Amino acid sequence: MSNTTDYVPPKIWTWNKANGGRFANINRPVAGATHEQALPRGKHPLQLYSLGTPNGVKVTVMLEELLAQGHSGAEYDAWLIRINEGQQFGSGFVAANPNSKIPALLDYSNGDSPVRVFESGAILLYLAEKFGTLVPTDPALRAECMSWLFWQMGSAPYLGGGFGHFYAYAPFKIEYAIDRFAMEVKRELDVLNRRLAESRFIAGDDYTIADIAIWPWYGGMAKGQLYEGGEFLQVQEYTHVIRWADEIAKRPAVRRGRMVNRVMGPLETQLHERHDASDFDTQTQDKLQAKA
Ligand SMILES: N[C@@H](CCC(=O)N[C@@H](CS)C(=O)NCC(=O)O)C(=O)O
Repeated sequence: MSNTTDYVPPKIWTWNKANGGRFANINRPVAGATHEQALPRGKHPLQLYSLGTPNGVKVTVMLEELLAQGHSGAEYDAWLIRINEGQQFGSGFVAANPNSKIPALLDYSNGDSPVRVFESGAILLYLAEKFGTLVPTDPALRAECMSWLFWQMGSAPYLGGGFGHFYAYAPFKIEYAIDRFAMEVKRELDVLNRRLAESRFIAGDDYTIADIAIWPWYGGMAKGQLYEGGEFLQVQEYTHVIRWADEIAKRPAVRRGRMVNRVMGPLETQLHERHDASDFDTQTQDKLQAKA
């Protein structure tokens, strides 16, 4: 194994602001707001503050699924939070999520004092319970759904913060770290592959919030869309995950949800803010730039 560093930890850790990793400019060892910045508020009860990353996409897919089912109370305004510019440290955002990470949801359904919800898994569950859908009511099926939902919340940091960070974002490659997290991500993909060999969806026969939570991370990884790590991890081996990921990707609500707050990729797939269902036809970046 190549030994890339002679680093010996000092007695007391201190903050090296110039550590060079991607996102080093937004990482810091303290919480709280860095500046005053109120959050905008639109016309709908549900106000989402997010970005089209895998964690953000979970919520916009959920909201689009609810609307597709006819829940008009799920109409929402989606505002863009540019995390690489530090907008998650504005005072308004920190009040919505003291952890300063997208996504954050404010629900004004009961008036001007909103319910705040942060952590994508908590938001999915909050919405599923509010609208009474996409989460099973049968206790055994519900337990299965919850187990996979929480599995995702615990597992994805190994994929993103572990594998993704050390394989794609760290300023230099550390074999030990890449090896450690590549092994763990392959194990996680195998967990899903075995489950999806026996079940159409993650929690059983029905599509649930467990699928919505897992798909952006592990569906994306199995399709080679994350960190350019598909060949490295030989993701084509996970045939059942790929079958499931392809089925979910075809859902109209998923196609719409993945466009919201997206700031990368072809301009026609980027809908930076969403305030109305018609925005998908009129407000994508290709159309806005053509008008400008
Ligand atoms: N466990 C959280 C993770 C959220 C998260 O990591 N969000 C990232 C983007 S995907 C973020 O906002 N990062 C900004 C930062 O770390 O300052 C969730 O599922 O909501």
